Amino acid sequence: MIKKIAALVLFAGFNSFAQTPPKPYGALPAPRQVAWHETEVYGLIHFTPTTFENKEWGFGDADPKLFNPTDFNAEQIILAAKAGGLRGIIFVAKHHDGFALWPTKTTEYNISKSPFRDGKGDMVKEVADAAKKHGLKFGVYCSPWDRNNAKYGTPEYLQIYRDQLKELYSNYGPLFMSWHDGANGGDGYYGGAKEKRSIDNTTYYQWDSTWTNLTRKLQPTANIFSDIGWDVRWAGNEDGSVDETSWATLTPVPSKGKNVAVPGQANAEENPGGTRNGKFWIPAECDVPLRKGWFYHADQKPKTPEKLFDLYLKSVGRGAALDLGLAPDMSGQLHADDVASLKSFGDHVSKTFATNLIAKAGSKAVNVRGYNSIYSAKNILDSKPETYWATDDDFTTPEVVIDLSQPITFDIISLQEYIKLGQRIEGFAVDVWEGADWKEIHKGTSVGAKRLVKLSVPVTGQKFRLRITKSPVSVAISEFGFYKDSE
Ligand code: FUL
Ligand code: CA
Repeated sequence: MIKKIAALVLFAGFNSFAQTPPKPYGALPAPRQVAWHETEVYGLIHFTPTTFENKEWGFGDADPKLFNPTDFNAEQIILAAKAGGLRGIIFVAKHHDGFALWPTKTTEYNISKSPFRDGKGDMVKEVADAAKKHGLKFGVYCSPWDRNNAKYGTPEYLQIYRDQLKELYSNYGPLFMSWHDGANGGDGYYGGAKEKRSIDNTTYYQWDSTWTNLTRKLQPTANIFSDIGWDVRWAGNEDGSVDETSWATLTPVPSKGKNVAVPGQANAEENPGGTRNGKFWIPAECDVPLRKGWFYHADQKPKTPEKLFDLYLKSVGRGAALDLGLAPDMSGQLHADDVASLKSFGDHVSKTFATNLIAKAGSKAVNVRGYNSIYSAKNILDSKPETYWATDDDFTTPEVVIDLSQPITFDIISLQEYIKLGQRIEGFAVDVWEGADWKEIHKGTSVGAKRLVKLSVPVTGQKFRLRITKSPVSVAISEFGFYKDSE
């Protein structure tokens, strides 16, 4: 009897140890950021009087009557985005020109003064509703720089800006992003003053209190985007890519001569790569316009689907997100060329990643945490992000062999960490069995939410090996896949 109890106690003890998940490593994503990672590709719509002026930055003096799209159709834009595989839409509710696309109480310079829907329109609402109807997340971009507002540069404007955010946060449902750019101050109309106004972007906007008191309270699901965070950082360029080695963590560096890190600190050196073991989880967003400019210009063409696919690999495939700028033309819809390019890009991604060629393979790992099937290596092939293969604490560089009954040919490798436990892996390699020996196909560094590798030539084989070559702690890998580029 005593023996039996002892055995039971031992067994229970062993079992509870075996079920302890790996200890989280370093800075961790908040739930809103985990949801953001899943979005992967989304869009950013620029459509204001600036479109009708054929400019990139409106001065703030355009007559509201100019804003008169003949055939605005939010659903046309949203459906084109959806066909492109975009899972969210950020709408520029107010750009630098200061024209508010919703009937705001904060400024006269708004959509109610335009002929759009006879002055009764609310474009933010139309886009939000269309996004919701078709299952896309919704976010807003309200430019802090306002070239129309007479009060810009004074403390009063800060209150106006905060009231604008408050309206946007209160009337359009839950937001997945609140987007802020770093362009700050300069010349503008400013209520007729037509002068240059400069502000100290490290202090003027008091971002700390705006974000803590407004964004977090009214929109807890909104990821705050700016040059340096708080939730999502700028990639450091508008080309649509981050460094090949890119960490989701960052230790924001203060602007030169300042002791705080704030938005407006453009070209921060670490933005494209992040900081290994950085203080905060602040992954990168790669924002890039579909055409050359953020606003529509008839003489520009959209990027080709092939170029978009390449950017997808260099953004989403490096643990970041791709934010594609969409520019409706003066009719208020996306040009047919843009629609076609988005559609081919969307098809390319969905066809390529439709089947994981190793999904049905057998997997044999050198180690599984506590011999517990919860952490089995099978979890990396089940296409469920919530299940993962974990190893014992002292197995920091494990291997897993993938065995198939038939040879396959592929040219894309996909690897995902279970990021709720942090970004752990620093190096990995993939090998193919060549009958007598292993041959290395690829060697990489950071993984994080997702790492995609496009091989220069397709590889054929039946037995493969994933090796984690460097990690400070045991690993937690949620997915592993081989794909064939559908192009
Ligand atoms: C920048 C702005 O200056 C551009 O006009 C555009 O809105 C881009 C997305 O962000 O900071
Ligand atoms: Ca899984």
